[in-house]
Formats: sequence, C-alpha cells, structure tokens
Amino acid sequence: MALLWYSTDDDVSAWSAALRDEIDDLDLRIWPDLGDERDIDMALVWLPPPGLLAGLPNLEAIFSLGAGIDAMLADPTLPAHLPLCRMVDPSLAGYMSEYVLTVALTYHRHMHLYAEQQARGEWRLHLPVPAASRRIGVMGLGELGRHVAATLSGHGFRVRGWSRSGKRLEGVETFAGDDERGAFLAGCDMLVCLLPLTAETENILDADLFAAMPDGSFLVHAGRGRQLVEADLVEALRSGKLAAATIDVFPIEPLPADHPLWRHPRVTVTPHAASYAQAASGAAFVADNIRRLRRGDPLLAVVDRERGY
Ligand code: NDP
Ligand code: OXD
Repeated sequence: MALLWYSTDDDVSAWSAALRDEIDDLDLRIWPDLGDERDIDMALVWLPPPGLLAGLPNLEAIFSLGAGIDAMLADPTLPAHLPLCRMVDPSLAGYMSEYVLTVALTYHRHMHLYAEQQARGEWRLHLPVPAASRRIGVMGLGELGRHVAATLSGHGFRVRGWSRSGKRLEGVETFAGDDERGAFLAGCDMLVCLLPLTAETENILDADLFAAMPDGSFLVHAGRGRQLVEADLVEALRSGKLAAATIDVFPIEPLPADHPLWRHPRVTVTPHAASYAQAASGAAFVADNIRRLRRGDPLLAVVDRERGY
C-alpha cells in the first residue's frame, strides 16, 4: 500500500512530515519518484498532469489537496470508477473567512477610497456606517461559505446566503435554488462567490446577476475563474452597478501580465491566495480517509460526479 503525492503548489516537506506524524508506516511516493507503480493504491494530488492517475493500475482512491475538484474532473482520463475526495479542513475554512472579512472590512471602512485619495494627496473623510447596515450575501453555503457567513455575521454584518438546497443557519437569512436567486441578490450590498465550478455555475457572475443587485454594490470572487464573465464585470464597474471588486480566481492562472484587470482602478487582484489547507490539519483529514480506506469504511467528502462537486 502506498500513497502517491503530486503538487507543485504545496509544501511537500511539511506535508510529508505531517502525514508521517499521522501514519508512521506510511509508504509515501513523491512524484516523480514513484517506484513500482503497482504498489500505489492512493493518491493525494493537486492539479495532477492529465493521465498520471490513469496510469496507476492498483489505485483505489483519489484525495484532492484542494476543495475544488473541477480541474480534476475536466481530465477525461481520470478513472471514473474511483472515489474522489475533496479537502475539508478547518484551516481552509478559517483562512477563507479571514480573506473575505479582510475584503469586506476594506470596502465597509472605505479603505479602497482612501487608497485612491492618498495617490492624489486628498484629505477627505467618509463617515463610517454601522456594520449592521451592510447586507452581505454569500453564494455557496458549503464547508467554506457556511464558515464565512458565520464569521461575517459574528462581526455584525447582515448576512444572507444562497445554495442549491435549503439551509438553516443561525444569524443568516437563507435562500435556495433558482426561484429564490432574485430575492437573494436584491439584498446583496456585497456579494461573495464561493460556489464550485459546475455546468450550472459557469458564467454565473454575469450582467443579469449584476443587474439584480443594488446599485453601487461590491463583488468578492473566490470561487473559480470561469464563473465570472469579465466583460460584464468591467461594464458593471463602468456603469456604477458595481462600486468595486476583489477577484482571487481567473480562467487562466497566473493571470497574464498584460491582462487589463491588473490595471483596473476598481479591481483588486489577488493571486488565488484566499485560502489553502495547512499541512498539519489537512494531513489529519487525509489520514482519517486513509484509515477508512484500509478498514473498508465509507470515505469522507466523496465528490458526487453527477452533481460536479
Ligand atoms: P462545498 O461543496 O462544501 O459547497 C458548495 C456550495 O455551493 C454548497 O452549499 C452548494 O449547495 C452550493 N452550490 C453548488 N452548486 C450550486 C448551484 N448551482 N446553485 C446554488 N448553490 C450551489 O464546497 P466548499 O465550500 O468546500 O468550496 C467551494 C469552492 O470554493 C470550491 O469548489 C472552490 O472552487 C473554491 N475554493 C477557492 C479557494 C481559493 O483560495 N480561492 C480555496 C478553496 C476553495 P448545496 O449545499 O445545496 O449542495
Ligand atoms: C481549492 C483552492 O480548491 O485552493 O482548495 O482553490
């Protein structure tokens, strides 16, 4: 039994140490040193090269180092019969909440306007308003969205959330499905997108969606790049429908140096930096699934491939 590791974004030494702290007899094979590929029955990966997993004859389960598995599902060679498990981890949810709260407070306390004013040497006060007067909507109330909604609500913002199925969350007004989308959006002075990329959510952040929001609202997008129609964003910013946007995810990453969003005065670009799973806590989650696989127990966070998340 051996676990293949592949990621060019995560800290391999931290993860190796954390995984071995959890399972001391773990046979870890770090790509490209796979040894005898027939030994490998599990893979822990982030953006593996297409075909890598299909080439492992005895693979039994695939564990993702990330929460979003859209890129993996887009690989036509991904073995269709194997369970694919997402990353569910307190540090992933915690970092995402910090990111969204940071951006929300930046807009709420007019820091984006003060940055512009400083560039002009302009001394002008924008009076603060109470957090309770800001309505923030979170699209996606899964592992991340729920935590973010609770964090924003705990800070005093008026929080609403939208998901596919109905939810009951303390301190959060909830909406579900296409029927309630318009009512949800109408009360979003700030919209946070934390949806997985699926056929239903591709291009969901478009002109129709912005039109349903109040004038002068804000967008925080940390889901996936292909959910945003960039031309519609630029037009919404031009018309004043949106006051400003912070975007963490892009259809092509890294965002090319000549991309106009880098220089848009009302757009803040972050380099897919909102969140990631810390090795220590993430390894505990993966180790739980490894033990489950060894015992033949049901795995945690198995992706529903039909649904796409
Ligand atoms: P989950 O699967 O736990 O939650 C997904 C949520 O989205 C659920 O509430 C689900 O509804 C809702 N949803 C899915 N499809 C629709 C739809 N068509 N209409 C309405 N709601 C829908 O995912 P996570 O919270 O763990 O992660 C969310 C996404 O965040 C990831 O897929 C990834 O793309 C992104 N991400 C970004 C990171 C970054 O650094 N920028 C880091 C980590 C993740 P329901 O509850 O009814 O199923
Ligand atoms: C993830 C991500 O999906 O980092 O975990 O985007």
